[in-house]
Amino acid sequence: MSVVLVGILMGSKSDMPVMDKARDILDELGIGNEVKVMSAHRQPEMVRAYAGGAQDRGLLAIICGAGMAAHLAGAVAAGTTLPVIGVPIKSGALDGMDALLSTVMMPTGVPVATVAIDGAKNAAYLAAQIVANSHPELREKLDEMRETMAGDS
Ligand code: RP5
Repeated sequence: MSVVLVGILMGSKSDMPVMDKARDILDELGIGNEVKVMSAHRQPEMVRAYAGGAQDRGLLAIICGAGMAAHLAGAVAAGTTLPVIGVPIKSGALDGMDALLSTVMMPTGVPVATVAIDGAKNAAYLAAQIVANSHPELREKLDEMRETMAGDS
């Protein structure tokens, strides 16, 4: 799938080592993706424009990673009804608890599906499961992967 179906956003270049893990998994699964750095606080207009245009560009899900006062996922969710997956990133004085609570505590009607602190891999798997709703061949791949996991445990 070379068409971009999943966006991977992060609030700072410093988030890249964590968010690269999401890209690696999407690449392994053959899901077209794009990686962009944009801050909800430093570049709010860019974030708004990305969220507002994502559906028309054919994206099916958006993964957002940010640390500390982690508002990127929420800001994106405010601008689209595409599924938004938040990755709270461990950084700063509170070791990721700040980012976890900032990401997960969204108001009713504007959800962010929040994974674990630094949980970029699960963010990618969740995005893949969303993409699989409209790509049956990917669903088969994910089902096979689960069977392998069961065999390995
Ligand atoms: C957030 O603050 C970023 O997502 C990053 O995790 C954290 C630190 O940002 P930088 O100071 O590295 O830009 O905006």
